[in-house]
Amino acid sequence: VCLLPLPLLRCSSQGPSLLPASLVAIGSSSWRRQARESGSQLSFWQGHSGVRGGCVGGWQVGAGALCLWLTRGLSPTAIHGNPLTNFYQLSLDVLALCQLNGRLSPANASALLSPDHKKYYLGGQFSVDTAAVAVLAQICLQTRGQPLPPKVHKKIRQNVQWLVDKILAKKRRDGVIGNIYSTGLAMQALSVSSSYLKPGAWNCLQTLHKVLDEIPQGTFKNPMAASQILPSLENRTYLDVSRLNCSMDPDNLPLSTARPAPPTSRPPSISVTYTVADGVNNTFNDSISVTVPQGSVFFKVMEVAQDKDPSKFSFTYTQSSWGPYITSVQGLQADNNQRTYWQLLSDGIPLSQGAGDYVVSNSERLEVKFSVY
Ligand code: B12
Repeated sequence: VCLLPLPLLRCSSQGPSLLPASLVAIGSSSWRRQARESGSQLSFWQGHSGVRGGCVGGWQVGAGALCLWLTRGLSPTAIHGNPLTNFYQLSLDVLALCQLNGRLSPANASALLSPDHKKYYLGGQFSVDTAAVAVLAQICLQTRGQPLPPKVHKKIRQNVQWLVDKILAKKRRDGVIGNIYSTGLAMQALSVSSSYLKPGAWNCLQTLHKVLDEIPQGTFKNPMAASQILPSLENRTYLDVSRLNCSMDPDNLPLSTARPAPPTSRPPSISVTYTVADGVNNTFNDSISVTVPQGSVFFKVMEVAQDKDPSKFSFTYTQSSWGPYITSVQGLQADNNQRTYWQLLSDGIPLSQGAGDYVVSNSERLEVKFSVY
């Protein structure tokens, strides 16, 4: 993440800026080290997803399938016979190509990102994250300098209005939009689409205060979570990426290098109930009581259960940018083509963190459930 000179927040004119202290808090040295290692979301969509260069000079680079679709109007599901992964990724790709001035057809891009239940809902829930990136991508198309044909301009306006209204409908009383991890992307989307907002429709400062309150509680300790929240705290959005000059970043934030002291005594143990269930075909539903040290994460519970009874609790995972992503339990594999995944729940409620981050509590009823999204 390119840390620029301290920001004036887009919504800071409505109140005092609380930013410097909190930025220092979020930018602890360990976080910055991890963020560099894992790659920030900002650099990720230019580099990691392989779209650097985009459709410029053909479609030979990384996002070839998307470029082909955008430039020739193929169906996104027809490529290699498989559906492309999800609309969050397609929106990121459109955004990257637009930012890099790649050759892409705004008409096809706006058709691709048009309102549709299948595109913007995951497991029956409206995905604020996906909608926010789709807004950023389409505002980029609208503002990148080349005049759009009136029909395309109108289509994009309609798309963005629908998305903005849906995002606003997910605004909670405490200022969070969707959940705390979609709030940063939603802030970016709403801040670039002010002409689509009715006066008073969004209290930016309230949302900002909520985010700032969460930082000291460690909510954004995960480097991806930090990288997604940071642009809004810096008065930036992903639309600014091509204008950033990272070599001008003095990289001189006063960061603490102190590491937490190792515990002197062993933490007390806690017990949780852990269930693995096939919620799609109902072929199994197995529970076990597991004891772990206080402060353990969900993943630790899964490991202990696997050691105790591998025939029922064996699992596999892949390392993703957000941490370990659970891919199979008891040999039953999640499959993107079937839209199946292993959902994490606590007391029947889906978690908003992954197995590597979620800290479990005594007596909690944890579950990993095979589900459709
Ligand atoms: C699409 C998506 C999904 C899809 C992924 C499958 C697919 N093919 O599309 C589904 C619906 C299955 C899913 C599941 C989950 N997700 Co999800 N997901 C997203 C979303 C909208 C986009 C991810 C993406 O495509 N990124 C772009 C690609 C290029 O990057 P990538 O790193 O290669 O993406 C892969 C991984 O991110 C992985 N993945 C997706 N979600 C999660 C969550 C965790 C914790 C991990 C480790 C990996 C992971 O699948 C992606 C596609 O292959 C993000 C939104 C966001 N703001 O990032 C949320 C998001 C990452 N997911 C989130 C969560 C919480 C989950 C679940 C833990 C929910 C649950 N209660 O079960 C599960 C994961 C459980 C597990 N098995 O380990 C949170 C993570 C927050 C956090 N602090 O950890 C996010 C930020 C949404 C949110 N605002 O709450 N997710």
